[in-house]
Amino acid sequence: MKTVFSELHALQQVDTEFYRGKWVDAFEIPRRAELVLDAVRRADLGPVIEPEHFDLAPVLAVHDPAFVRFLETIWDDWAKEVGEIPAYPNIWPPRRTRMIPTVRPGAELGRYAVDMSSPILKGTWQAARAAVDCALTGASLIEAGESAAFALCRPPGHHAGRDYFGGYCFLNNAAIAAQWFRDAGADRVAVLDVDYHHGNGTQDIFYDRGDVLTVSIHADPVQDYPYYIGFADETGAGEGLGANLNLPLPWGSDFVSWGSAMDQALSRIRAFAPDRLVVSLGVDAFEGDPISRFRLQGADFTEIGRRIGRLGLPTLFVLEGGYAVAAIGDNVVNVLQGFQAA
Ligand code: SP5
Ligand code: ZN
Repeated sequence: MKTVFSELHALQQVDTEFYRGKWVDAFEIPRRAELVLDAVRRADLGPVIEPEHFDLAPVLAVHDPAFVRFLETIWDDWAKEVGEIPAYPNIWPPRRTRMIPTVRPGAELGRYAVDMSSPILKGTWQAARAAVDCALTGASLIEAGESAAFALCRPPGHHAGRDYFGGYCFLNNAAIAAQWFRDAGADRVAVLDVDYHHGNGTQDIFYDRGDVLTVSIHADPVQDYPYYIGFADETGAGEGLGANLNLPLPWGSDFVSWGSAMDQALSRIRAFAPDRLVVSLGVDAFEGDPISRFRLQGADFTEIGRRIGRLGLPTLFVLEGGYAVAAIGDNVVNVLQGFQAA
């Protein structure tokens, strides 16, 4: 299987993140992508290729145009007013606020950010666009007949919604690829999100759609990020009713419970009979992950890949989270090799 990777990911780089009232060492760091790339090369998984550059149309097919314009322009506005330092929100519109246009960068940041984990830097837009290019290049490989591809995306995407960013995510790489498959002629597309955190952005984007099934296995939002969304009773709306499946699990879950949640996820996907599968591949359910509280082992990731492979679907893997730098590469490669051995 081919891996699509762009060096431009490194433009998104911060040393610290704000957590529980303190600045702590950042978890979402460029080294993550480098280590995954190393592991892909070491495992001889297949060629590593550069992405093609896509125009904004596939991004605008899932994201709000004003939000996209904001991501593209906010750095310049912020830098002019505040200086060349990372742009963070420090105010948010409360409930029942009219969404009238805002002008000042601080107001714009609060309007579109859901948290403080994703500062906008000089190169954020370029890095986020490159990640989208990786996902879309992977999708086009599959459209051209490959049975699978790996988009080594960074920054990740699954917490980015129609018109919001956060959770280290700016543009929703997996959702953009899923929509691109639809526009390329797939009747039904499924997105399976195995990241430790609920794929809230992906759910948001497809919630009222019956043509894209979204399934996520994740930490119970009562206990963990993103807290306000990801509950089992969120099943979709309108034409999308029944096309969103959330499988929240408690802290401490190991592969016994995670694996049976996965079996439920897989039978829903089989019943949906999609033409294409997008996997939001976070490996932060790993026991050694520093920000997560599940207990998956390295070998469990091989089994995850094997089970996905048994679906027999053209599959695009899109990298999401995973912060145990010593193991992230092996865990990702285990999934991909398990898939290929299925
Ligand atoms: C893509 C992805 O995995 N995003 C995750 C966003 C999680 N944001 C909350 C991070 C909380 C950090 N917790 C630190 C715990 C240290 N013991
Ligand atoms: Zn995550």
